[in-house]
Amino acid sequence: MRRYVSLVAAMGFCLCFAGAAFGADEEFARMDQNKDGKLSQEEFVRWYPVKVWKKADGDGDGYVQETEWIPVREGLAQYRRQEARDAEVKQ
Ligand SMILES: [Ca+2]
Ligand SMILES: [Ca+2]
Repeated sequence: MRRYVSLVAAMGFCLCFAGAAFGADEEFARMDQNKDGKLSQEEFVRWYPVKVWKKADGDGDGYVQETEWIPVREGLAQYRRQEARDAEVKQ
């Protein structure tokens, strides 16, 4: 029984990890229209507001690299979850 539980936990962990990694690549790739591995402001604001862009470009070089994008993506996911919870409360 104990072995079964840890197997299920391991599988769940693998799926989550793969999903998170794949999701990041997928969304970043979709936003990166010219496929140069970074997001210009023009590419970015097609998907998110300028204020998110300003936050995302942490080093201010005018591009959002994938390493800069990941924490922003996490923040946005958290924000969306919070919004969903707020919407549920209002109903
Ligand atoms: Ca690009
Ligand atoms: Ca940057």
